[in-house]
Amino acid sequence: MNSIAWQTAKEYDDITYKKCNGVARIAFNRPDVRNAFRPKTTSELLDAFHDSQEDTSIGAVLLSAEGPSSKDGVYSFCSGGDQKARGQQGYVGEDGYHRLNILEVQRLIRFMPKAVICVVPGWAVGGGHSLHVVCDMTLASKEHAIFKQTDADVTSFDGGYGSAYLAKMVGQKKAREIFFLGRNYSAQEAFDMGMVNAVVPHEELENAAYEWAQEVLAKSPTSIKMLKFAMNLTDDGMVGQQVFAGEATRLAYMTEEAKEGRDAFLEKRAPNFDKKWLP
Ligand code: S0N
Repeated sequence: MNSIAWQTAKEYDDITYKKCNGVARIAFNRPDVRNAFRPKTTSELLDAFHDSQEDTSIGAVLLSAEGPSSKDGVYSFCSGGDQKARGQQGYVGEDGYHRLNILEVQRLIRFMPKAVICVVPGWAVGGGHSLHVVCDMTLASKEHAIFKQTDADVTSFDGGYGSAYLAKMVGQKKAREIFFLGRNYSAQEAFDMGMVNAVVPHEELENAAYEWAQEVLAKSPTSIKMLKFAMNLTDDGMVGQQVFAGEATRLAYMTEEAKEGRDAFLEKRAPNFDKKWLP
């Protein structure tokens, strides 16, 4: 982390947001509650992810966490929804309204046309576990990462990507074990099940994630975007098709045919397409 010249992109209360050489780093910053998220946290995440998506200098995003906890030195990625902010109808924001906008964060990660790499320095629990599942790749601290699903302990369960997509990743039997038993899994166990890409010594974790991001940045941006959307498509139904097809339309806009179609309308004439029905 220290060797990377991160520049603060925007100040927030519950997260940090930095950028360096085409990489954005968004990190939970509530280590004393194991980086649990409240509505304010998710609003800030949405704002930062949206900025990363719109910033054309950014090609990859690291979702990470600050820490360790000042109370006991324990590292965490995220322990999910803040149970102290939970009311009768959901998680209560400072404005008194109940929100579940962590699912909006999940969708932004899932549909943003850039690679999102999850960096897990410690506990990844509940909704924090679900966030790691929805990211494109995950790197985990060899010494401190622990993966755990407590959703069924606290009746705050993710029936979407966090569970059903996890089952596609690790298999139905293992996903049911993770959710039904709520056990702890080490970084190596998570790697062996196929939900972690690499187990990295803790001190090297952030640098390794940055290096992975730099490798992605060396690739063709259109290819990364289309491949991500293609891999999402089969699991995302009509929305997956919409996202993928939108990019196909954008590519079609760049053809001579599209220019002719637009110009013919504006000039109030029939379009004169150069009829080449290519194979
Ligand atoms: C993370 C755990 C396992 C760590 O255990 P450890 O190391 O023994 O620490 P503790 O002493 O338990 O905790 C230290 C301090 O941190 C506070 N704290 C920890 N987690 C939370 C939390 N989630 N909310 C609020 N506070 C938390 C502790 O209270 C303690 O504070 P002090 O020192 O003051 O006592 C362990 O802490 C643990 O099990 N935590 C709870 C994990 C959990 O159950 N999370 C919620 C699970 N559900 C969700 O996240 C769903 C969220 C959601 O929004 C959703 C809803 C619908 C659909 C989808 C989703 C979705 O998942 O996205």
